[in-house]
Amino acid sequence: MDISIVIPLLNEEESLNELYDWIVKVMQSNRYSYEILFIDDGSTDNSWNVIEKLSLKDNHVKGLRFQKNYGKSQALNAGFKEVLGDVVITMDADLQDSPDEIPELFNLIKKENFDLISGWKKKRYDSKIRKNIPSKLFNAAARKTSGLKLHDFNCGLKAYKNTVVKNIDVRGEMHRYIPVLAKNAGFTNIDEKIVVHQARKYGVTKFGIDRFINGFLDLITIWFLSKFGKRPMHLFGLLGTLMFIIGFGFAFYLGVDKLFFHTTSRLITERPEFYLALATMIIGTQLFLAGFLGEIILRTKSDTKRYQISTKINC
Ligand SMILES: Nc1nc2c(ncn2[C@@H]2O[C@H](COP(=O)(O)OP(=O)(O)OP(=O)(O)O)[C@@H](O)[C@H]2O)c(=O)[nH]1
Ligand SMILES: [Mg+2]
Repeated sequence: MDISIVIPLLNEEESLNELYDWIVKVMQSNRYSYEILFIDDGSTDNSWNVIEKLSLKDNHVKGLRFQKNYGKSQALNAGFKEVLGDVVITMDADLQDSPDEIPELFNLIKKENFDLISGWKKKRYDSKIRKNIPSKLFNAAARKTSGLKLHDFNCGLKAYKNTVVKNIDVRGEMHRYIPVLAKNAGFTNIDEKIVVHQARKYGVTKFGIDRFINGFLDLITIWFLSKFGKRPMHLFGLLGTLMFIIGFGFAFYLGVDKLFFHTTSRLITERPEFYLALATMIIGTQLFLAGFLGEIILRTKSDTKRYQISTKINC
């Protein structure tokens, strides 16, 4: 199979038929073999009925329905597990991404052998203050920490080589950083392509202002995970040992001074060095323990199920 289209969605009933028709038109005119996988993430509108109807008339259409809303990352992860196509293309369900981009994305992956091509909504059609400016800041921070030269990490329209999606684990709200996850998994041939972006035609936006707060926290997590995720002891153990040595140094100095030199008549507990010694030794031990516990958790963790699929069509 040439292409798998993966479409995570939440309450997008008005857009689905139009999106489906458009994708099929592109697929047929290019003679691709394909599948379209809709992941309904606990929609409360008619989205699932629409998907069921589409699947009845066309067996290229596949569907996954979550028991409740687990988030876009979980939906993508579930979709990635199912896909069969050599090239996997994700897109938003709200008609803001154009299926006309598919052939070029396909060629970049298939012919030019890229691992991942991320869409870049160079010209955006949404609110400047609420979206454009925060998004610029956010992308700059992501570029700095990840070393990837992308302008638009969070674009819903992306194309992947099949092996890439099978080797990454998208969880939490990490869908904003899939290129970073791919890079950390060893796929470095990553680039971007300018794509057209359209104003939302139906429905309402699904992400509020908390996207930016959570986004930045996730960025720190991902930076940490990529550097120390598999070896927490190397960070916490080092910091803990350093703190402990500093504390021990102060305590040693106080003891020697008291016993042999008597430079002051003050009690040890009246000297600031005493409190520094106390605090740094305690913090040092705590940090060391944090690293140690992290290592134990890493070694014993079992992969518990993070989402529940209630219905499958054609999968
Ligand atoms: N699976 C899943 N998909 C979601 C969720 N929230 C949003 N989506 C889908 O993700 C895509 C992007 O969400 P949008 O609300 O359009 O976000 P946006 O494009 O940044 O915002 P707008 O410009 O206002 O449309 C759409 O296809 C949504 O249906 C969710 O919780 N789970
Ligand atoms: Mg949108």
